[in-house]
Amino acid sequence: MTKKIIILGSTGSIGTQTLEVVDKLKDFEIVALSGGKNIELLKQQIKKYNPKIVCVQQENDIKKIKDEFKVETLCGEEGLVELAKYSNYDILVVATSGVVALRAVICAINNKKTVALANKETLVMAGDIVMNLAHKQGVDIIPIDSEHSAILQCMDKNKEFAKRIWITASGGPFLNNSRDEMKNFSVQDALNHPKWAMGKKITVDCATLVNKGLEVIEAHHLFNFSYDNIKVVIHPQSIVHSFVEFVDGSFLAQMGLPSMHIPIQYALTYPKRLEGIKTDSFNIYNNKLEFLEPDYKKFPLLKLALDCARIGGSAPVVFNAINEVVVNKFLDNRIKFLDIEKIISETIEKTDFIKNPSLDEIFEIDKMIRKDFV
Ligand code: MN3
Repeated sequence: MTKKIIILGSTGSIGTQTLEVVDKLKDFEIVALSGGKNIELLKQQIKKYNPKIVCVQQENDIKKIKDEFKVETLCGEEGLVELAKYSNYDILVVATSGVVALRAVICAINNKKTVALANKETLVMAGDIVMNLAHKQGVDIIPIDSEHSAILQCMDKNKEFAKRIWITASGGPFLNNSRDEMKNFSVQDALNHPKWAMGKKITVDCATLVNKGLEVIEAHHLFNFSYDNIKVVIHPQSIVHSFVEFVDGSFLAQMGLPSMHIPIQYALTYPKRLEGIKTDSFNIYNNKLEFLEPDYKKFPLLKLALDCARIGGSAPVVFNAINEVVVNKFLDNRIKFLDIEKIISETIEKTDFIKNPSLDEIFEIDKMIRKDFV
């Protein structure tokens, strides 16, 4: 049976790779696409995949689509929500960055649709709300991120025997630099990721190790593990994408060359595996794989992210929002690399804490933090 897919964020890095995966799979159909600012690419995608509905980010782009295609066209956050409410699809792929897709994810869950999630903010900001709702509705939230996909693949039918999760981190471009050297690192240095080609914001998050902190929060929600039982391990080769440790002392790892095609495809075909897209296979001979303890003194933002995670409530919401604002400032060359951690910790210290924020409060906090730091 053909599986019908909606992609939110089809013109971004994960969105385009999802379409590459779909190209190689039989029995998958794109029913709707939402794109960002890259309208030319969105047009090419409409031409190729002939979706029933398209959503654009900005209102003045509606006309650009309507002029060329006879397709139902929606716009903005409301448009994403409308897509999620649509009845005739199976999987919502959430590949947008930022907070814009959160309401759409909630609608998809209420609509009893499977959610394949590449967006970090959804679970970092509203993990309790989203996962409680997913359990209530009996909906699968399937991670697309390589680490969480690895955990899902290792855990699968053995979840009750799993004891700890070990999330691997490449360590980013500054793994072997001193704090002193980090002071003068430029945007270009931070964007020079040794293993993965990704968007700019997430690449800076890898350099500060914030990305790993956010991924621990996601793992906590996705797999319902306490923070005591989720560990971070530095693995510079990025071959092991994460481990699950079991009660009998066994570790299972999912391995492969760093490629997002595999976790994307697994999310679409779960729980099956298909041949689909051909990725280079990992040459198992003559490899040295290292596993190191993270240096929390050198990367204090990893520690701070994990502290916010344990506090819970509004703390991860504040952390996530201020991090995004400050990283964008760094990318604009308005602050230095080590200012990122300074501004984030100052902001967290002076922001009021809410224990169980509602969805509206989460949006409110997010907006307030961003407004104060334009
Ligand atoms: Mn990741």
